[in-house]
Amino acid sequence: MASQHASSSTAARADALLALWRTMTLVRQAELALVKLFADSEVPGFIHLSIGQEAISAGVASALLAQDTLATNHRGHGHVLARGMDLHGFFKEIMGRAGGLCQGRGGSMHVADLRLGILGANGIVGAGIPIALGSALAHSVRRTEGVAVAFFGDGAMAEGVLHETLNMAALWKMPLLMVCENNGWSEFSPTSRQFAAPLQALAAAFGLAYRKVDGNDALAVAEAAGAAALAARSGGGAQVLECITHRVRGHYEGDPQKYREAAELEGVSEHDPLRQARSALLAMGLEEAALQQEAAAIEQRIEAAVAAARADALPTFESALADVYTPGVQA
Ligand SMILES: Cc1ncc(C[n+]2csc(CCOP(=O)(O)OP(=O)(O)O)c2C)c(N)n1
Repeated sequence: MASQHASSSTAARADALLALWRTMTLVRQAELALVKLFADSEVPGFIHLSIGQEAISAGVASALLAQDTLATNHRGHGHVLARGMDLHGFFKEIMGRAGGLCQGRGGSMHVADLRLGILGANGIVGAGIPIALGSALAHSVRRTEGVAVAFFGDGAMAEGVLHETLNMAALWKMPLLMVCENNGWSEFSPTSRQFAAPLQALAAAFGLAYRKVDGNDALAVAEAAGAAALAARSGGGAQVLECITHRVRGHYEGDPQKYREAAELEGVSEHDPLRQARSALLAMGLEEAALQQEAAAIEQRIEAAVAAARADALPTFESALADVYTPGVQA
């Protein structure tokens, strides 16, 4: 009986990890497609890639329910894709096309989809955090049993809004999940030089539950996010989840990273979340060929989305300006 239980729980872990691997592969392949598109000047503006941080997107998304909401930051492609954003709408948006989810007006740093509870990416460091708090308040007032997630980098720990949000969330016992992706960098500076206190101490100062997890281990993130989301959903108040990870690429795509030591950059691939998940899946008995087939199918979906984006029109001048001002308000 005991060994039967052990094998069924091993199978459940393999299923869970396979689902996370699929999500991570989708995010990785989508961003690798963006690397090429950006190099070929097919993407307007800046893009910030989350390559190497996919386990956090996949793990947190796996803990969310349909009614949940999320606000993200400038490095948010993984968060929105893991939440289930339509691939065609995503690529069209990032490539500035009329058929994009925000009619091509948002781009990489402002992509949103309210149907999925995606309240938006945000180019202002920390600005998504109070938006998620507002959404948590809405969940609480409307009794949706939903949780609002705020994704932020360790660079946001220097922002006042983070501290204000922790205070209000604690006072009002908000169903808020604060997810910090701690990759050690804030643009071109190590964050260790920017903060007087670690996130754990900040959470403790406000009496909030805190968890720390290896952000490159998708199952560990999923477990920790699952426990935190459940606690927030069932009246436990705001939860802080710190995911330790690595920023593989530059701050923005094209950043030559002259400020980083070669040894640090060489070491990051050892912790690659996809590589780790793949080895674990093979050790659990999955076939290499099956994984390759799935990855190829994902790549085809992405190629189709990119082709559709290329074929889509650019917004007209009039449509680009629509909704800039609220109707009826004179400038
Ligand atoms: C309020 C504000 N200050 C500064 C900037 C410039 N800036 C853009 S991204 C960034 C660093 C962000 O670091 P982090 O939040 O850790 O995210 P990461 O890029 O590491 O994922 C900074 C300082 C900004 N966009 N907004």
